[in-house]
Amino acid sequence: MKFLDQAKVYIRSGDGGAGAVSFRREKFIEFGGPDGGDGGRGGDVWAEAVDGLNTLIDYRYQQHFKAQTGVHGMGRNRTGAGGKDVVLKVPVGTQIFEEDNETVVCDLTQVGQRFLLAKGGNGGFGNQHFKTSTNQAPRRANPGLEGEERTIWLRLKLIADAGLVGLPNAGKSTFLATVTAAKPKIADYPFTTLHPGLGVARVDAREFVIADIPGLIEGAHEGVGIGDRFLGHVERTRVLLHLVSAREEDVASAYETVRGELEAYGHGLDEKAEILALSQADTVDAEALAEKIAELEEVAGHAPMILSAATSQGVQDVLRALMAEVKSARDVEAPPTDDPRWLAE
Ligand SMILES: Nc1nc2c(ncn2[C@@H]2O[C@H](COP(=O)(O)OP(=O)(O)OP(=O)(O)O)[C@@H](O)[C@H]2O)c(=O)[nH]1
Ligand SMILES: [Mg+2]
Repeated sequence: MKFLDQAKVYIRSGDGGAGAVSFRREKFIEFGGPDGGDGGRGGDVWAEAVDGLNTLIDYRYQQHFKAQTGVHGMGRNRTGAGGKDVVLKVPVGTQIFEEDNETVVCDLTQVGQRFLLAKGGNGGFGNQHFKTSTNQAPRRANPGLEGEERTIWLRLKLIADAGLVGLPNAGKSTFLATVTAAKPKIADYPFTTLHPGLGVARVDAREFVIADIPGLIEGAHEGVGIGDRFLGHVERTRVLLHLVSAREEDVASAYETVRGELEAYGHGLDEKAEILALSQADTVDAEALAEKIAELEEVAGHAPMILSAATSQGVQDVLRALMAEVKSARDVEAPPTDDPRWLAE
């Protein structure tokens, strides 16, 4: 299982535009003097942490990023336009390294943070700058400065935003497989999942990471079953999706068992936001479903969402509910720093 996502990219900031050599030429005006404008600045290359991204997959398809060259200066003292910047949009939590993949360039930890990776070259001076008392008609202008080029590594350590909990066979891995590209093992026996797995879900053009962990049973905190040692993987998530299968005879006690294990584990897991869903809803008839909904509502204090990975009933709604929790918990403030290459929006 890969918890790490990385990409090697080549970046180049824009060259500055060249200054112009030009002289004022108008009817009835003799010796109009130099009027060559300066070249425009080349575009910069920035990295920016944005919300709603969770992979570096885009950088597998595009590895070259070049900012635009500044426009050359022109006659009549016209300065060339600056080249357009290029912004590498990366998920929060992306670290950028030098070509050696060891030296840290920057660590983008909050939404909106921007870091200047390569500054565009300055534009060259036009010949108007070279006018002196002894040389009134300079035929000299500067070329623009070259942009910088470098190869960098982008590295992202995936941290799950949402964690799946429930008894064995509740359909946790099936849910992960339905909403992400992850391919966990799925089977109708308990403890199919032996190791946690991660997947990236996308809803309404936003992404978040879901962690699937082995099922919990009563006594997991004492080591029964696979135990609770994998709960650490969902400790840092923003929200838990608690699945209770409609196949359970007694959904209320299924719910309470898992809640009890979360409480026994501690570390704030029992205080985390929880989305409760009655899963595998397609396996029972309407009457039984209504009963189970009522039982769950009674024990949890609110109605569960209804989910079926088989018919995809409720899948989008559950994803949206999870996303809403993830979003509200995400920090959106960028910290001030002293390095001038940082630009907080
Ligand atoms: N009919 C139906 N079957 C489902 C649904 N979701 C899961 N299943 C089946 O239920 C069984 C258990 O699913 P898993 O996803 O492996 O359950 P799990 O919660 O990951 O189980 P553990 O890893 O053992 O804790 C499998 O046979 C799935 O095919 C569903 O929505 N409808
Ligand atoms: Mg599983």
